[in-house]
Amino acid sequence: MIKVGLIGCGFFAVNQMQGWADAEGAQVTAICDRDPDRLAAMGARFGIAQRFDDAARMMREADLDVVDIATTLPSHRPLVMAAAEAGLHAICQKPFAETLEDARAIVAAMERAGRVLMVHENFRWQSPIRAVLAALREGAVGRPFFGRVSFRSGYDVFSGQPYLATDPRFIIQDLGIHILDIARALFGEVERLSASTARINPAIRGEDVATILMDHAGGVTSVVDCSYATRRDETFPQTLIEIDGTEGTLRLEAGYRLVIDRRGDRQVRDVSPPLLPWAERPWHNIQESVALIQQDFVACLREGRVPETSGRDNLATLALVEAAYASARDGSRVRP
Ligand code: NAD
Ligand code: 89V
Repeated sequence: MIKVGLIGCGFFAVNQMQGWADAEGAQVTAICDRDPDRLAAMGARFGIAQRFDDAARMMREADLDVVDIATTLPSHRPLVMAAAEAGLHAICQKPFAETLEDARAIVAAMERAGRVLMVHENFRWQSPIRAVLAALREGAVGRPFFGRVSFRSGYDVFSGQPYLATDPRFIIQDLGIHILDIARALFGEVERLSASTARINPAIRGEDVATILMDHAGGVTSVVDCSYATRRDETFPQTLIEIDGTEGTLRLEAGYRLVIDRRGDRQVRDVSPPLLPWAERPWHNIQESVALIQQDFVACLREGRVPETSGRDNLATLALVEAAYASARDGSRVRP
């Protein structure tokens, strides 16, 4: 049994605790938070007796194999570095570092320690996204030449995650990072990118709209567009996808409808994610992907396999985030 210590008992960590409870071959045996109320509430809810207010102490004293870092961004570098020093595998929430330099240092430290680092980049693990990836890889539309990966919503994310309203960076760093990662998973690495951003909601500090145009090395041109200022029939938290290829087109439409047109034939499938017993709409899509990515992390450790969203892999997603901010700031076209 792989013993997991979870750090950060906040808003999102509950999903991670539920995911670990579902996972075969792993178990949370210790938890940590600096906030005593959050620590006590999580401990009581999941029956975890080993509780720590200091992560370094938990890593020293709790007999762990893995730390699951569910804290917010500023603590990620010191916590993963401490895991490397303690000889523990780590799964760290996105964005896994504040700068690319920090991210490279984290990856190097974990590689030197010979330990596995997975970034909890779960959106590409959503079952509707897996269905699109599978169709694309099976050649459903031939060779893709255009893609659009879109997330537009008016959902109030600030009540659950108040830091999203006050951080200087918002939508690209928090949500766009997922959508850029899906574009990488679908179309491969990016050679050039340009981005525009806007702040529509005057009550927040960062940008809440971003439109990013990318040239992929394999020949696809893609558009990643994200908004938290879009008022319409609410689709949160669905990512919608359009792909045009030499043999046909694919659309992942609102309501998890997958439509593939190929040489005059139309195939329509419902690719809705299951509603896990502990999940609630509309978050169930994200919640299922948490369970799936954590189960895959366990399989990677067991099989000695490098995770799809390893720290090293995720450097390329983080580079897209940085390039998008640089492009939006300077009005330039950037090589990530
Ligand atoms: P949160 O502020 O609600 O919770 C973070 C918790 O970590 C707090 O309880 C805080 O006290 C604790 N903490 C911070 N630093 C600590 C340290 N050094 N030692 C011990 N405890 C510490 O944040 P959240 O909304 O749960 O977000 C956490 C992370 O999850 C963020 O990186 C966020 O981007 C990410 N997130 C990911 C998804 C997803 O789908 N992948 C969704 C939501 C949030
Ligand atoms: O997935 C996330 O990182 C979340 C949300 C979907 C609300 O943007 O912060």
